[in-house]
Amino acid sequence: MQTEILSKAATQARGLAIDAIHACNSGHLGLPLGCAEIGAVLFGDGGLRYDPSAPKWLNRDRFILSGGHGSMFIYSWLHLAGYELSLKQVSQFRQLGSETPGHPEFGDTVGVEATTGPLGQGIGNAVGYALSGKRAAAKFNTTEHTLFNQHIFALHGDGCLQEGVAKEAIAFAGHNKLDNLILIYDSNDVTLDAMAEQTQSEDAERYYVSQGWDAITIDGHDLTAISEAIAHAKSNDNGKPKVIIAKTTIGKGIPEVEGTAAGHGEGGAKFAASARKGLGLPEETFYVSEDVREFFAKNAECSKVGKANWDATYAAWSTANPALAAELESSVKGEIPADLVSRIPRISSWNWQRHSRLRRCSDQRSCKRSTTADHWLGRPLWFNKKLH
Ligand SMILES: Cc1ncc(C[n+]2csc(CCOP(=O)(O)OP(=O)(O)O)c2C)c(N)n1
Ligand SMILES: [Mg+2]
Repeated sequence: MQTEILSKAATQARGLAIDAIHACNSGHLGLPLGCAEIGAVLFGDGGLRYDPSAPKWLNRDRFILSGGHGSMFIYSWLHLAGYELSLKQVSQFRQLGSETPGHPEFGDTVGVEATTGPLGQGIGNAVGYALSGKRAAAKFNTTEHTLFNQHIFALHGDGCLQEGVAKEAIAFAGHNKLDNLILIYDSNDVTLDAMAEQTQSEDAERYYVSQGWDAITIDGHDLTAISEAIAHAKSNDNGKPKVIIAKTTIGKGIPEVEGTAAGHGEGGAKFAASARKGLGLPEETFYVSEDVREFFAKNAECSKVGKANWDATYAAWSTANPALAAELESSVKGEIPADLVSRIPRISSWNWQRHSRLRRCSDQRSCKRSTTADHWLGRPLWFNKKLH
């Protein structure tokens, strides 16, 4: 592991967040500063499999920032990683029409996989991605060719764990053995304007384990520990989703507020100048050093090789399995069979004695739709055993 350059990149990511938030006098510094080492490992040490020149690569790992308020985290790292997100866009954070809106928006920023901001929803999105990854692998992988084996990552905070939607999704992931899912918990003991102990006291590690997950607690600023935890989570296909509980210091790098509730939000911006100095950053704002640029350029070249190998597998697979390939391509385009509607039973023609309950009608219609267009996943078909 190239600790020195990764650590330098983490410092510069902190600088980008400070400068962007200072420039618009709005935004949340706590998460990007507290999770900078996590970003360095995800984007610079092979944590995530991605190719910045092919952001829609089907078998890429997905990264979702469930704590969407910390959006400068993802913008800094996407920029450093070499995605088409320019420094100018980073410097226009939270400005009308920029590619760096206040919270991550799917479709507005390259590399953003899900719109987040409502706490907990990012975990729900990640579980959905993990399920569809499993479905795609089961349907399209063959004994000769592996097309799908990606991992789904989400970074969530204390607040996400307060949300019911996250709890339901976590239970679902454990029950359905989604071992391609890796959550990283930014466990900084602060939620916005108060210490977390004021509002929550569950033992996160034991909670996750009780839901059928593997859980590990690490120092979230220790690059080696983060790297090892991610590598272990990725290689351990044991039928359990994984959570890495990373103990971090919110707002790390701004001594006046770090580790306190004041580190969550805009308060930090007023200490921008002294924080930049303390971090050893030069006067130039939005600073990225040449060696960090070179490091990520090399990283991007390596990821191109991984993508090219996958392209070769895809070509061989589609030649060997033309019908499956046609189906996958149609799914990717979101195509719907022209006769879909006519294949769905009309409720008025049903035997109302047998199908009197609305839920049954819904089950039957979803079931028909799913068998007609497999990629339009209908819950009853796959999860309601009565219908199998
Ligand atoms: C469902 C929902 N409720 C409330 C908020 C407002 N909100 C934004 S951040 C935050 C606190 C989040 O705490 P945590 O996840 O620990 O983030 P940290 O303070 O550590 O950055 C709250 C309540 C929200 N974004 N979504
Ligand atoms: Mg927190």
